[in-house]
Amino acid sequence: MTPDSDVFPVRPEVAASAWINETDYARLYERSLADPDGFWREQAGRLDWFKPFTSVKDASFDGEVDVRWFADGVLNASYNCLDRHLATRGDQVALIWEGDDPGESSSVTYREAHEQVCRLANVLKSHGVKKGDRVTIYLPMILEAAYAMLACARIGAVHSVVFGGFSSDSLKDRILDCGSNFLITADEGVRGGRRLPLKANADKAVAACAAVRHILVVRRAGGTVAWEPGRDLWYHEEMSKASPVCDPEPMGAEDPLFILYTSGSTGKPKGVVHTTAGYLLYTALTHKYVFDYKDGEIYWCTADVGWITGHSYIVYGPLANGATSLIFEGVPYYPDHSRFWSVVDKHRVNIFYTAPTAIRSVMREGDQWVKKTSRATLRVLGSVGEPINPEAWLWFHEVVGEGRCAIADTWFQTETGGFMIAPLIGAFGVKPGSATKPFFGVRPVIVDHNGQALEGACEGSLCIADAWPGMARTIFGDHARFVQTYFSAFPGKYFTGDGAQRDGDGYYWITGRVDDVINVSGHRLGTAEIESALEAHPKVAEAAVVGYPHDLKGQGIYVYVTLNAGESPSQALREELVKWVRQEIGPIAAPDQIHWATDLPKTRSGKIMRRILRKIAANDVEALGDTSTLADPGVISDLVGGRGKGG
Ligand code: 6R9
Repeated sequence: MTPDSDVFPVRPEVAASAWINETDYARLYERSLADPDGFWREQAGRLDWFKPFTSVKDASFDGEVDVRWFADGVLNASYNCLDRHLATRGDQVALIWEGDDPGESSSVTYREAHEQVCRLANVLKSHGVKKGDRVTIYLPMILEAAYAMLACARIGAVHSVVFGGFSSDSLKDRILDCGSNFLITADEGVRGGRRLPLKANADKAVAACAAVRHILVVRRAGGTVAWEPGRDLWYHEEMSKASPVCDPEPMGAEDPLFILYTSGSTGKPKGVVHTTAGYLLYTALTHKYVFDYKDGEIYWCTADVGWITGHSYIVYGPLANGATSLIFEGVPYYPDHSRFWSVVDKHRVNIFYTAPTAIRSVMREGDQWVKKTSRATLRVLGSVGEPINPEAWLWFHEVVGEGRCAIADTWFQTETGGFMIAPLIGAFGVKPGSATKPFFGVRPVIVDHNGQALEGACEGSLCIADAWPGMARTIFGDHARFVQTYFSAFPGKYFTGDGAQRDGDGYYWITGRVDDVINVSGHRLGTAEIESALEAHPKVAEAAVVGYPHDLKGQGIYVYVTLNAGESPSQALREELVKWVRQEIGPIAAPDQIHWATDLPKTRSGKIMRRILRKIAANDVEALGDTSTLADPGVISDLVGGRGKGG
């Protein structure tokens, strides 16, 4: 990552036709900071309101941290994503579905999507789901996932989407944490030609969740599933009985729209809460301006709806803008390594948005898989989830985009709701590896260890100094944890958990997490979560987990394990532990390396010195830094000697 690298300027024809060019950006950015109320009042006119708001921003990052936007306005997110488009674009395709099997695809117009969402909203209502209830959604990448989110929004229920790759235990924890009483799942998911036992996982999870009254099951794969009459309901049967008319529930701007669980440095995953108006406005605006989305374009984000990127940039942002959004069930390597690009050609995709790990995985298979496709429709290429290494960036730009597509590296987080630092592709040039500059209304600050804001070119911890409409408002059921996690390290500022550099041109370079969160293939995992999963294994005494550089995944999971007395390391035990973590959390958390340790480096007060473990994992053992506070310095030589053994 070299902040001085070349700038790829905006092509003149892009700037000429873009919603926002360089001068517009400078003027609007300045205005958004100088007069947030005026700026956001105007922008909020993009949404349809049942009752207009009078107050715009009412936010404090001090004390209790209270953030409200448009607080007395009333609206409905599903109305904004569907109903209001019917008059002008009822027959336009809203969602394209591309199945795992290239022979399977379909699409729905705004009118059809509206009807499905209204029916599903009525199904939920008929089974007692009310405004404010939490509904858990555990679905594969099928159209019903978007319908389910919007149907909840329509009746004011709060959805909690759980990624289909999570285990039954992880699903159970998330259902219990938010007190959900209704679950929507599918018989099985289909990915890369393989089946995922979603209903079976759901059954296991719900066995420990007494509050769940019903499981609504989409028939996707058609296999046989266990069935509990009375509790389990077939989606298609319920939908056929339901009325296609359902008035949208009037929702306060600050009523919760959804909960999404994400990992932090400590404890169990947190239920990040997003509210209605600010979130919807922010995702719509960022989607439109960063990608320069134009009416009629086909837009494809490859994320899963189980992550924030799927929420904001498959469903809410694009549909609020009346876009055509593609939902992909499959994987980049099935049936072959051309899949991404053959889908681009098949559906004439204009904007393609994916993750660096996916780019790296297709890149290593060779250019021929790309070159045999046309990709002539592509105009914009986006990246998200982790810092993109310049090699992957250049390949994306030169091979996939043939040098003619704009590249948007978008930095944001579950908690930020939408893009925070990202190029507006018509406004300024980009540098490979930099997410560039802040979006309207976003005030990034880089602080040093003492919380001192740094000026000019610098490096430190990335904070945001003031509230923006799309930000999370709280952690479900634990506002104190919200304040503690994000607003206590640097009082008065939102702390992102990321490190960043700012170069002399004011471009930001995210350097990765500075806390105990690791980013594996763009998925956020808390080291503490993986440690507690391992420590629950009967043979494990203690575990410490760190990230280490991994060519494909960005970061890999490196685990130090101390076994109970009487147990000894073996290949079989290694495999057993990997399997154990897959079952406890999900395949994304499976350790890449296991390092058998007789002891872990600890301070005299018993804190594990992760800094040292990270260096050993990265094989950077020359510069272990200060080890004088270790209780037993001898531990280090044992660990260094044990590196790579049995890993
Ligand atoms: C959107 C999403 C958030 C963390 C974030 C950062 C990393 C995301 C990035 C990026 C560098 C980018 N991250 N986008 N790092 N450049 N363009 O991924 O949300 O799952 O909450 O993860 O991902 O470390 O703090 P989430």
